[in-house]
Amino acid sequence: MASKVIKGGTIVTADLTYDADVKIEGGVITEIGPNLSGDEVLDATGAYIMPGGIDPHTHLEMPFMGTYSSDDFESGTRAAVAGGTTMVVDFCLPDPNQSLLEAITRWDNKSSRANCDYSFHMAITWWGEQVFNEMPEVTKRGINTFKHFMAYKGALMVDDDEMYSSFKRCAEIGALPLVHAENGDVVAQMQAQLLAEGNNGPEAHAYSRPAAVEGEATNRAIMIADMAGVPVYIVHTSSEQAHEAIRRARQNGIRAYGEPLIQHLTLDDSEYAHPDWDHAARRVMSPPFRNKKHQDSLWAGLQSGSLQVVATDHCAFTTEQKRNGIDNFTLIPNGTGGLEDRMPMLWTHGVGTGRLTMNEFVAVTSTNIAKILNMYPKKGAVLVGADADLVVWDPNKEKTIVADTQQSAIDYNVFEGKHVKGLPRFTLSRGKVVVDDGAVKTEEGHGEFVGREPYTATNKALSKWKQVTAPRKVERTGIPASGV
Ligand code: DUC
Ligand code: ZN
Ligand code: ZN
Ligand code: ZN
Repeated sequence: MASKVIKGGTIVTADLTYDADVKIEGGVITEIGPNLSGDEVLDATGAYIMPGGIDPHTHLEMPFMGTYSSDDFESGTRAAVAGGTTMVVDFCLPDPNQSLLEAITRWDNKSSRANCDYSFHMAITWWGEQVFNEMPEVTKRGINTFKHFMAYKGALMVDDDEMYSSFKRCAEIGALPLVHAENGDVVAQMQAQLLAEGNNGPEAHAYSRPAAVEGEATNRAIMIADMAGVPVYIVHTSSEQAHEAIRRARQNGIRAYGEPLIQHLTLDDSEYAHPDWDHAARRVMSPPFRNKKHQDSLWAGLQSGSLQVVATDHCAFTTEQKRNGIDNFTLIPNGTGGLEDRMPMLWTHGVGTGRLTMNEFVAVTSTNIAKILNMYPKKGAVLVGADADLVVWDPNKEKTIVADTQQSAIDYNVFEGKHVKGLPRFTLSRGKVVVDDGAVKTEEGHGEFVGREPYTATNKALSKWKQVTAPRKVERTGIPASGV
């Protein structure tokens, strides 16, 4: 079996930084140490050898708001590896009343073109006996995370009753619920009111989804998870209020996780005030970009550990698709891209500024994600036996982000013009070199599905552990006389 050795670099993991070579055979790491040799040598001199990035939140070729997101599993995973990400976790989205298992078949077909490994979350887009019954079968297929939308009223939204039922089911079957936390009822009314007042531009999208709306829903999701006795993962945490809810919950012993996006960390709401309609509309996503105060809070959360992971919510629409909402901001497809840029942007604005250590960078882009999504150390690790999903990161390689040279299928980039320092020299997907000295060399269909086991003992909210005995009915002796 042909072997590869990555030589001369410094290994950076979530907890260690040290000089060593890495040997790869059959797609896995077989040796780590000094002076290794192999059939093929990749020169990592002056570079860091890190676990490849894992993006826990993407929407590839997803039917949404009357169209399909424009990056599919081929272009999306090509963008991913170009930026040092070697795995994506995509949302399998059943149509209304569609069987969850049928939806998995659709996602299996689409993902057969992936250039790197991938896994799925299942979205609970409707509720009923069939969904309840199919959930254990979904976990048997290696999908043990279930997403709930508290927004998108009339489309994807589930109400509290449905969410509590689904969370209880997750607790029973060892699954982790994920939540898009925005109060969808309030958003829907605010959208209608803004339109009625003549506010139809993309800036009104942000007005219709203030931070307080996210904060309330985050608190509610956490309360419901705690009552159901299950941990909870809040996707695209974008505001101080949402972060505060997660922070407080964690302090009380609740396993609540928060996921800022690279877009929210580095782009702010002034983008919606841009005079060019296309510029503003291209940045319409939910939750919307926020101001500096919220950005500082998200960075603080990553530093202190109260927020654990950085994602993209990659959901790319072309300018043409965005123009569907030219007269009405509520018809602009929600979503932005970021798969190729997450790692370089976070390195530049996190490690490059001293806000994050290199080890924290690895934790929030890879290792924490692998642990929370229950696939560590197969993924997210530089350890013997782990998959050789690796990035050889050159801290001195720089570029200016421009849409013209990106892998994504869309015609713009929300980070256009941003300068990044720190880029992949090599990216390896299960040992296959997919970025070679900066050049992308993917093989369509190389990516494999990564099944994840259900959670076991730790799948309990702390409040349920505290409740040692079941609540007992109080026996009373006297019955009060009526009318007293
Ligand atoms: N937000 C977006 O911006 N796009 C996809 C779905 C979502 O919640
Ligand atoms: Zn969402
Ligand atoms: Zn999303
Ligand atoms: Zn292959």
